[in-house]
Amino acid sequence: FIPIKSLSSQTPTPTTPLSQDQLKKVAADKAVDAVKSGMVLGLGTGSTAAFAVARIGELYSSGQLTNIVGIPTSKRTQEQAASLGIPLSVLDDHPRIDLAIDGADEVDPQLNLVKGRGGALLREKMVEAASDKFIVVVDDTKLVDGLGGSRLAMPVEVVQFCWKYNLNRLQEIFKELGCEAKLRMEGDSKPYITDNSNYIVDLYFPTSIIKDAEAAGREISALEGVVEHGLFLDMATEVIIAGKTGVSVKTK
Ligand code: ABF
Repeated sequence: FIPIKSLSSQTPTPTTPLSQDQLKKVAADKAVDAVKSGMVLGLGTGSTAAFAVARIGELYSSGQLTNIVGIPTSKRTQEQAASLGIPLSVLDDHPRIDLAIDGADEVDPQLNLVKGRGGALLREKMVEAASDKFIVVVDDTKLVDGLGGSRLAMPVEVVQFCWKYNLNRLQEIFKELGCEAKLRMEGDSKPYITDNSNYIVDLYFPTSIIKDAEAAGREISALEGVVEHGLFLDMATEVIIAGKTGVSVKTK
């Protein structure tokens, strides 16, 4: 457990707790301490990962980091990193990544994750699976006792073709967990479309956690038409958690 004081110049006082954004930045900056010159980096997506990308950009433009290459996990991150002047490439050209840094929606005690509420789960999973080290950066609101514990969405990316058929099949698989499946929308009337031109079906478990996440992942992946799911099991090597009183680091 590391007190925030030793990690940040924005030292909190007991009367001025850090905001959630400040906590995200503390976790992200700490993760970027692991970035070294010459590395191929997986660049995550989401508001916490964006702080890490910003910090990498800062260190690169000031010459404190040299010869790095970033592999972005979404078009959004690609745009952010490009605007900061970070050299970018793709997995096809860099199939081994030294270090990926990304956020998460849920983190369980074994460091298994739910990811993809930001919609970038497929590219995130491909990049992070190809990474020697995967550091997850979160504030402490993301901690759960079991996956599904936040009661918020567990995303599944599906092809557009007959999406309703797959939505119904997903709901059926998890009916004993009281699963409700919903097509993710953008605004009122348009389905959300991923960077890979697919839809997302969000699974909600209002009354139960996902008891066997390994089995759940296998069952979801077995459906034709499912592209990827947001269960990231046994992938994180380290999780950096910023809370009101300090930062803790959990390692596999
Ligand atoms: C990405 O961004 C996603 O996998 C996850 O859905 C989301 C977390 O976003 P934030 O850091 O904004 O909470 O890491």
